[in-house]
Amino acid sequence: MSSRVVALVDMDCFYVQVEERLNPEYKGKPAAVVQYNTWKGGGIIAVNYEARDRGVTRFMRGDEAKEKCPEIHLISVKEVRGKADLTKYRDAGQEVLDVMCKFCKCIQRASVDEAYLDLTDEVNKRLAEEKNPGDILTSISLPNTFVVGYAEDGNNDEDKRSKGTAEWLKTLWDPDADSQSTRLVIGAAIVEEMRAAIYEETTFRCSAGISGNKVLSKLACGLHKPNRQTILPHSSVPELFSRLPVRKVRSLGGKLGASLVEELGCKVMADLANFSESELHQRFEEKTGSYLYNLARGIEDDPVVPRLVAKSVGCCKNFSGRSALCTKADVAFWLKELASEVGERLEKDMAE
Ligand code: TTP
Repeated sequence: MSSRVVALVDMDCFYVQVEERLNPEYKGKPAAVVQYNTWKGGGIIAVNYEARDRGVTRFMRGDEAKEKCPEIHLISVKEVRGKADLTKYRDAGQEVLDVMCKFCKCIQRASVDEAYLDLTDEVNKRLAEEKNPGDILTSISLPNTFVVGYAEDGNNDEDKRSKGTAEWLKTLWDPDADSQSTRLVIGAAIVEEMRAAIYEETTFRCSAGISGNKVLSKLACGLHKPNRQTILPHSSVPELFSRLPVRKVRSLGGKLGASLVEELGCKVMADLANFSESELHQRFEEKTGSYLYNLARGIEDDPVVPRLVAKSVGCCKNFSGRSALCTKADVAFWLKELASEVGERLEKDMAE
């Protein structure tokens, strides 16, 4: 079992929240952000939860969203130099990171609105400060936390949440209870404080998952969105994996996951646990086989690598159909535009 405490924090419907802060009249009403709104009302890239409740999804065009939900606000991404300008969303993501940095030293930015945090040191520090570590379970309150195994996935009913979480906390009083769970409680308390500070300082809401590794925290984070956090204790992994489709796991969305489903017949993660390590070594190379064997048991050791700026900076624009570039001059023009944007963003990253 991991001795680490890892959290994944993911902003809720992030681009819409950024727009709602700029235009408070959208708050509490269905809204979505669309890109390139020339064809069928534009492609939706973010949908708030009010619009999701009315059946709008990210895979619709703006026109279809309007049909589903006529009162929806469709907000277009600003264009600069003829392409989407995402600066305000990136800057907002940076504001959130600045708050996170007050709570944790080891943060890995994973995308514009998502970051992994290794809270092990912070948890150890709080444990060391406690004169009687047993008191932690009585002094800590987790008013916003669900626990896998003590809540129904996707159900954010407050009464059920508080009963389930209290029931789990009670099990930790048992002298045989694993100490890792107590560490997850402390990690969750830090994340509760951090999410409250993010809201206080930026007005943005987010969700989080807390567990012993990145894969489990990512899974947990999605179970009670929006504006909630979820602990995944190691003991609840078998129950979660008994219903979790293989392709939902972070590293199994691509070819590797497809071969597990198609060749090994694994529908859910628990099916993968039926294969021995040597069987997996035979089917995959040794490193991948062992990785899968451990993953099926909720074990993964990918470290949180401290990194606050994006690993790479890219910039692209599609020229499909009638907008295809036909002359060398057009290609040269757009190459220069895209290169300038990359240059500006690199300079900005360097300054930060
Ligand atoms: P996500 O975190 O995937 O989604 P989200 O924050 O909108 O909603 P959720 O509450 O379900 O996490 O994406 C973060 C932002 O990235 C999103 O607000 C808009 C942008 N984005 C795109 O520009 N293109 C895409 O295809 C996706 C998925 C997201």
